[in-house]
Amino acid sequence: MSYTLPALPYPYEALEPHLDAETMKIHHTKHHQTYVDKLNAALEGHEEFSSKSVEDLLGSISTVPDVMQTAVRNHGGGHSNHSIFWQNMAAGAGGDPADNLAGAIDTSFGNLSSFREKFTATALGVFGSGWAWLVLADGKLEIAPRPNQDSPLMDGMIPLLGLDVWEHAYYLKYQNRRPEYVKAWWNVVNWKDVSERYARGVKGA
Ligand code: MN3
Repeated sequence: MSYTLPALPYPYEALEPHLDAETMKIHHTKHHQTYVDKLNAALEGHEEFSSKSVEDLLGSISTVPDVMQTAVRNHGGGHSNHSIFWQNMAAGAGGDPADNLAGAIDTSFGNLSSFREKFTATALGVFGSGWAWLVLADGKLEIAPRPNQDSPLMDGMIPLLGLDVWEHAYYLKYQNRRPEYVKAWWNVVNWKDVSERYARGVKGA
């Protein structure tokens, strides 16, 4: 069994003008594909691991032998993170989270705009390459920065909303201007997807 690149749920140009088509295409067909390919290469001949979903693999990373663990962390993490990232966005999105998630955001962060400020500050504060995440941790919402392709799943957290702040996510259009990219990204956040992840996470917790 091998891992495969999921199709984007929209065309490459769908998130224009906020995220440009060329960046989306390269990000999906080159960067994400490479994580998938390298994960497959690392687990080749190890059916006991490659038969697991990437989420299960990351959630039980300590059981992966040392020789494969870094590859699973980096490429499995990259595969999982990007799979969520694509679904976390949609054309004509933005807007507000559903009631259940909105209430939880108010409880944890005060209100939605305060959450957006904190999440933005976290994304801008990631040094070098990494991600900002909204996660469910022990049933509570938290904002969690992560370096490289480290997945919150490795720490037993459920990722709900992720923002890729690697330069490859924005350099073509925004060059070094990460703040502009982050500001634009809020316009394409697919709160429907995030709310559904939250509902599933709470149910499973
Ligand atoms: Mn990326």
